[in-house]
Amino acid sequence: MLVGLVGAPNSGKSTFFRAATLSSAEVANYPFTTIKPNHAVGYLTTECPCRRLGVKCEPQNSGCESGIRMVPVKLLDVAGLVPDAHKGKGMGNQFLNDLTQASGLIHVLDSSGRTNSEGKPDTWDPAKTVEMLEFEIDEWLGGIVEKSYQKCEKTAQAARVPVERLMAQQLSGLGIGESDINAAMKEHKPDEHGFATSLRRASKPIIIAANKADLPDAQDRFGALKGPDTIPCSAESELALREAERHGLISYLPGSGSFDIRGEPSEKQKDALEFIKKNMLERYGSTGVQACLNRLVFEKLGMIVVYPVANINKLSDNKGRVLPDAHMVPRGTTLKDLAARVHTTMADSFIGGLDTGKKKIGADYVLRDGDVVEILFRG
Ligand SMILES: Nc1nc2c(ncn2[C@@H]2O[C@H](COP(=O)(O)OP(=O)(O)OP(=O)(O)O)[C@@H](O)[C@H]2O)c(=O)[nH]1
Ligand SMILES: [Mg+2]
Repeated sequence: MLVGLVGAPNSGKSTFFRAATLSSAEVANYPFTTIKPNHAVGYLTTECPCRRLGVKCEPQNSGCESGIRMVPVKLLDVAGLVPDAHKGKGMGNQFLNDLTQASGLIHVLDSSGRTNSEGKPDTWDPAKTVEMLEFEIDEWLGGIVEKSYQKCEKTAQAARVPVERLMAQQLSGLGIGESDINAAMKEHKPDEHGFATSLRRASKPIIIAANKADLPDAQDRFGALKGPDTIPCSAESELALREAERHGLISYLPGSGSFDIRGEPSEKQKDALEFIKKNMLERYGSTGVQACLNRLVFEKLGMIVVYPVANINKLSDNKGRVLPDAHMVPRGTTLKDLAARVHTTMADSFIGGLDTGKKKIGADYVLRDGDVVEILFRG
């Protein structure tokens, strides 16, 4: 799973990326600081079953802090997109191509209105940047879809196969599947204007991180941006909190609405922490960074987290490690689908499973978020 961070230059993408991954990426107050994409691993947070089941877990492929499981997710920080990016302005075509592997996008938006859609200082309506970004992605995608349709249409007719199947084969490199194409076709024909927009909505859902929400101008403007997919955010605040935690000054769980001072911060550090508390945590409930990641992956992309174990009595793997692995799977995944993911070579010997109540579950059992299951194999 790869999440792409997109937005106009200077909006705070690299700051968001650093906050979410604590990796290094250059941050500066001018456009096009980032040219080459940055890759690093961040975490999604979800309730770990260890609390509910009253056990101490020993995560192997993830982490657990205070009953919160941290599930890894790859993040990609790319260069800023400007108006006419799809025509190549500001190397926009190349930057858009960097996003092809992403399953979903977080649009990091300067919601303070202090920079415009080119990342330059201005007094600006951030809603216009949202329009710009969606337009640029749609035009870029539209160009690719048009070429693909022209290539596939005749072949599909001659070979009597559905055109969407051929297009899906061609577009699979863009992370677009047949189900995405089918969903878009319900709204538009592939040669209609509007098809790319439908396809983008189906294949690359976007959450808007209304960033720089710590600034007073943003607080005035947020009302106008409000929407189900918009989350007030302060990447800079999250970065400061995670750095303070790393240096032992505070205890803070990513995504939480509070922190405790445990070290001895200087007066300046205390003021900065107080500012974050007052302007972000108390006002919005969190800095928004973790909320953007979780909302995109768990709600927009419909993923759930399940915990396969080798021994349901001990809730452990073969080495006795309790709740070792968190697997992220799409909602609707069955026990048999999971078996195939866990043991790619053993799917044929799959016979069923057991839940935490030691009850037998069958191949068609549809997994629920937080399920712990033992998969049973023959032999
Ligand atoms: N007040 C405030 N400033 C922020 C926030 N996030 C980023 N900034 C500032 O915005 C400026 C740009 O940040 P970057 O992270 O470099 O932005 P970017 O989107 O990666 O920029 P490009 O790589 O040039 O496209 C820097 O001066 C940051 O310190 C925030 O949450 N609040
Ligand atoms: Mg950057």
